[in-house]
Amino acid sequence: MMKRKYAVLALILLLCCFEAKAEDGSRLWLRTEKNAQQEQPKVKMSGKKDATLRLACDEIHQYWKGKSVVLTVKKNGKTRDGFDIFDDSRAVRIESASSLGVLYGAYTLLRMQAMGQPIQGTISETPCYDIRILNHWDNPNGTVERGFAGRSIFWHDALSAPSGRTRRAVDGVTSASTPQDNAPQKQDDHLVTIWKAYARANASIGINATVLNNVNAKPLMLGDEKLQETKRIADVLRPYGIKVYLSVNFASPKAIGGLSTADPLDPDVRRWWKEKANDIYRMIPDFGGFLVKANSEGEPGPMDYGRSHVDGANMLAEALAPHGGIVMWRAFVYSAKEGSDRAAQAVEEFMPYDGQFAENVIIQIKNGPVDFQPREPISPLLLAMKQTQTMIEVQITQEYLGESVHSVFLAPMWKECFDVAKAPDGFANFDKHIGNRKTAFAGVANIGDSRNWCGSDMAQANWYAFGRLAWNPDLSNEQIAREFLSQTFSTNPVFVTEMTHVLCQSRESCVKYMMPLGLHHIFAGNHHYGPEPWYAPKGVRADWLPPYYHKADANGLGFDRTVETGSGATKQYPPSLYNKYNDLNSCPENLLLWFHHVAWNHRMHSGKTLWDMLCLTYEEGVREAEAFADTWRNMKQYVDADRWEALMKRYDRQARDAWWWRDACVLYFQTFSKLPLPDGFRPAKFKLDDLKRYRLVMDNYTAADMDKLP
Ligand code: GCW
Repeated sequence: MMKRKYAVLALILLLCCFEAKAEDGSRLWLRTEKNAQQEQPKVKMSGKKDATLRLACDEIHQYWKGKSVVLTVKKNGKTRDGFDIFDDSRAVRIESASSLGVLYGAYTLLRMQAMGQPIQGTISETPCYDIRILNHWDNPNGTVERGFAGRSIFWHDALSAPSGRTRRAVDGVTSASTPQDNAPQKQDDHLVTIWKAYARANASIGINATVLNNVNAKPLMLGDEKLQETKRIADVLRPYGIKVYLSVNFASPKAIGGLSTADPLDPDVRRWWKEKANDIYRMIPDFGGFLVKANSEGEPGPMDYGRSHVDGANMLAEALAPHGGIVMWRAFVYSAKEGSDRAAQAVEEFMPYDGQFAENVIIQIKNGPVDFQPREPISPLLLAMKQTQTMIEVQITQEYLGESVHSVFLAPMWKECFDVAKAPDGFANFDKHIGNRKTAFAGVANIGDSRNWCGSDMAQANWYAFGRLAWNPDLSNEQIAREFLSQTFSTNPVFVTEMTHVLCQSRESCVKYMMPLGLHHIFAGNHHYGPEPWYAPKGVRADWLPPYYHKADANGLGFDRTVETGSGATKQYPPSLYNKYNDLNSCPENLLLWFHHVAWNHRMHSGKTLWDMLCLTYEEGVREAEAFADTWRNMKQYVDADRWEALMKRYDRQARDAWWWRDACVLYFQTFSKLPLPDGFRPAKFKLDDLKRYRLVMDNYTAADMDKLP
């Protein structure tokens, strides 16, 4: 009897321990256990002991499980956030010209430890981009545009004040309090804990800047209350080397400044911005600057007053310049009314101003010419601007790649853009300095207040990959995937090898089951999750509708952008790419329908017709998505139960969605091609009419809604 009692007790104890070890994804890739007090290594600091150097010291104390470490800030150390790490047999040494460089070195050392890598020779690194910046599309009321991971970690209205939902077991930062009750002080402390954990995660992968609010910016962001909040956030982020920026609404002088205009050439308006900048810098001396979406999708801008992008950007630049701030002016513009080919509009609008932007203006350009589609060619503007500092904006949040349900690793997509940018006759300067200007790389964040930050545990890989690529764009997809998987889940070699393969293949598979061969923007009308290539209600502007992009008809499929018979957008590329893209025979097949309207019976390189190839590529995508689910099913033994299960559900849903996409698109396009389905194409699971009737109405639909899908 007694024995049984002990056995039960032991079991309960065991369960408790297990419970304590249960993973909720909140620790991201930073899962090394803390050292017990007596096991902490010796750490020596030399150089000015600022908050950042002390942080580096803390990190090593708490997590490094090896010999003594010496952290040195010295004049002739690596500059520009770089560092050296070497082992001189007495101690591991991390050296840099700045304490931030030392902190990055410390995180690198800890990453190597987590991956079981020895220190061989000197590890010497300097980041590629000066500004490695997240763009949060967070609104002041706490919602997140295109966010699939809950609400904002920065902003909240009275109703959405941080609740249990935001409570996280945050490791690595000292929790100021546990938010058991709703006392405002406790809530504030809790927010600080989250911001610290956020800053630490970013610093661990080299991110050094963040825009705290949506590019669709509310004027009230520049009001006192929000600026106070911005200051509080900036104070927490500063020791981790992260500068804050704000998105600004161009009409702010009118909306909150009491002026009758926001005309950038009006002296009162110019004065208003200068004073605003002075106020901000009084509160936040290292404030980064402004991000601006102007005259795009209904946002106000200089054109409202008959002025240009140059007038608008340079006015803001002038206000920020005395403080060292910069303006990131977005080139995501297309005419307010239907105009020329949407893919061509950024070049048409910006090229006339090349060379006219102020020193502290960077033109922020999306990686592709339309809008973060699963596959786009590089934006021609990135290759065209000769005398303007440009920067690439990618989307980490998966607005168009399965939100937080599909596991799609985006590093391969971003690297594809970097690779094409190497066209010998292009002028790509997003990674080169024009004069003293800064280089930058921006990613639209996928972070919210869900426990695992990103909605899905695997979506964390994209946050991780963004930071690593902003640091070093030459890292391979495999290397990044391996690093992420072994730190975040398990170092077991079978797990890492199998899942690295899955991750690295996942983006291509997603393209295959959603929009192969250069198809784009054939998403549903009310959301960007599922397919609706037929969506064309009356009264909606054509370039917001799928048929504008796929142009299916009895003859064939695809958007003719050639010079001879189409929109001529191919001409915007440098000759080496123009020659390739404009010619049906030399155009890469994975972009074929982006640049050409192709006959259904056109022979592809494989000898198959376009129609057969289209069907079989969709089929291949589905099979690959199914294989991902199978692989993950087999990974159960390597991953904790909670995260395994949550992802299993998602992988199964992803495979089902792949069928949904395949059937919707192929059956719909068949109504034009009137051709039979090729051998090897499995019978459809869905009926076209049923899918056409189906309406997914949730906008930011989440995993909780997965069962409501077809
Ligand atoms: O991708 C589209 C999104 C919008 C977004 C816009 C932009 C913030 O659908 O939600 O608005 O691009 O990048 O400005």
